[in-house]
Amino acid sequence: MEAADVWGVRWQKADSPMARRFMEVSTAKQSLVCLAADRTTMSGLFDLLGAVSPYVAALKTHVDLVEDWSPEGWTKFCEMANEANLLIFEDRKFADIGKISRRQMGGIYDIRSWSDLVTAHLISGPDVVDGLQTAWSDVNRTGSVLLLAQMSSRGNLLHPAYTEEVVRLGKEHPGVLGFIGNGSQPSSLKSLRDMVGESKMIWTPGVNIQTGDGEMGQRYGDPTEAVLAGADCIIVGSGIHMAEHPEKAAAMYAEASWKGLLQRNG
Ligand code: 5BU
Repeated sequence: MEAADVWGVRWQKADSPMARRFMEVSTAKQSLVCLAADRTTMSGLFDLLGAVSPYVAALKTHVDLVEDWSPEGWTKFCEMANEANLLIFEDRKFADIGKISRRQMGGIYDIRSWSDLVTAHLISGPDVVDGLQTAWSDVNRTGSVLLLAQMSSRGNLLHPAYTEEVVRLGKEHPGVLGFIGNGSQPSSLKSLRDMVGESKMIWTPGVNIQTGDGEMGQRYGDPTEAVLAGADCIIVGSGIHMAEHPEKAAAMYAEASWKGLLQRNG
C-alpha cells in the first residue's frame, strides 16, 4: 500500500518533508501510534522499545524523566529508535522567548542533536518556532515543531480563542509540522481540524481504549474516534507501557488507529 493512496488529501497537501516521512512510516507499519515512552529507567525504556517498535510509528520522550540518564545510554536508545524507523519526538513543551528556547535545545540533554520533533507553546509569541529551528540548524540537522493548540488535561487554559490564534500563526510557518489536539474529545478535534485545514498534521494525546477520566486530571478518548475526528497520530502512553503485555497493547492501538484512517479516507 502506498502512503499517497492511504493518506489521500493529507499526503497531497502536506507542506513538510517530516509529515511525509511520518505518513510513509505509518503506512509501512499500518500504525498511527506514537508511543509515549514515559518510563524512568534506561533499561525500562530499552525493554519497552524492543517490545513495541514494530507497532509504532513514532517515539515520544520526556528525556528529563529518566533517573539513570547518560549521554551514552541515550545515544544508544536513539540509535535503536532510528533503526526501527521511528521519528523521535521530545515533548519538551518549550515556551520561552526565541533565543532561550534555542539554547534550551542544547544544554546537557542536547535535544537538538537527536530529536526530529519537539512540542512548543506559543504563549511567548511565534519567535519560539524560529528559535527551535535555529537550534536544529546550529547542529546541521532539521526538525519540526508541534504547537500546542489544545491539551488533553481537565481545566486547561487553552481556550478556543487562544487555539484559533495558535492555528492562525502556526499554519503559515514552514517549521511547524502541525498541532497537538485534545484526543479525549472528538468534537473539539473536529473543530480543530476545520480550523487547521488539510496541510498540517494533528497529533493527539489523551487516547486510551478505556475512555473517561485518567490519573490527575488526564482524560481519555477512543483511538479510532480520534482518527475519524481528524487526528493523524494518536499518542499513547500508559495504555501501552503500563499494559501487562505492551506488545499486544501496541498492536491493538495500531489496529484501532489504522482502521480509523482507512475509514476516514474510504
Ligand atoms: P498517557 O499515559 O497516555 O496519559 O500519556 C500521555 C502522554 O502525552 C504524556 O507523556 C503526556 O506528557 C503527554 N501529553 C498529554 O497527555 N496531554 C497533552 O495535552 C500533551 C501531552 Br501536550
